[in-house]
Amino acid sequence: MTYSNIIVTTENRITTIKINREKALNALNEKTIVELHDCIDQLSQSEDTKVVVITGVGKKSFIAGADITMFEGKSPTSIRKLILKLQETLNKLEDLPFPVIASINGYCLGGGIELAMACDLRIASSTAIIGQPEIKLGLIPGAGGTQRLSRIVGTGRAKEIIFLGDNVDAESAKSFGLVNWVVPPENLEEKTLKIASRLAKGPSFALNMAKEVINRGPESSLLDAIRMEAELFALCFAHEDVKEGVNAFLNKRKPNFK
Ligand code: DAK
Repeated sequence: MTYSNIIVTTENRITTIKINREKALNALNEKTIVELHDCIDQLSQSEDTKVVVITGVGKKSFIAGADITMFEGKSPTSIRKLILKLQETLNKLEDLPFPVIASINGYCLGGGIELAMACDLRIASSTAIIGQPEIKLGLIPGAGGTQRLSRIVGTGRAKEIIFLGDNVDAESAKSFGLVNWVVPPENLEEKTLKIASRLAKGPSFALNMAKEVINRGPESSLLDAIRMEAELFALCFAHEDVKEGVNAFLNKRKPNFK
């Protein structure tokens, strides 16, 4: 599939996806959702990618939510089909077997923060504006927001954000754990690349295992989840990265993971 609403590039094993609808503040329309779905599908089978970065084109917006024009005149049946497609896309994004970073370069609203929450790490420009304004449209979040937001910030804060629909600035978002880092806008690209490069040089198998157990854990009891941790810890010993990591430590050198 050729893409026009997203731009995908890979360099040094870091794949960057840029949402490319600057005039509409990178709002997610149907075509963008289909392109993202296809791209994430391809990435799930990629041998070359070790880290994915998602950001928006331009300086003003990451993703200003769903493209509101697509809601006009829609029946519950057609909107259901579309929202399930977006949910499936975000579930696939969350399940990619390597780290995914949202580099939040401005407005990050509705479907935008929902996409960012399906990523593993979030780096925000200090000018970013984050929120779930769906309630102001007479809607509720539909692309995972009610669940992922509650799990990240707790139900009390999630209810505040979703019930009132008010925007949150980047520093506040950081204070309740919704973003990991806040940097001046001119440093966002550099900071994102720094974190992405570090992860790309990391032990990819262990990163995959850590992601798997962190993501799956909350679906199980504590005992089951820490048992899963033990199994995946043991499985890491099937990979040569452990030998390299341990040997590097014992020989006081930097590890060179495969
Ligand atoms: N949809 C469509 N166009 C949008 C847009 C959006 N979400 N956000 C901005 N634009 C367009 C504006 O209409 C304007 O277009 P022109 O008039 O120039 O043609 C252009 O982008 C620039 O926007 P503004 O002139 O409004 O710029 P300002 O700086 O004054 O304001 C703003 C920026 C972000 C505060 C404002 O644009 C705004 O409030 N935007 C809407 C935010 C919002 O409510 N987003 C939707 C939340 S609901 C689903 C998928 C996802 C979801 C649900 C279902 N399915 C697949 C079924 C998620 C739902 C949501 O995200």
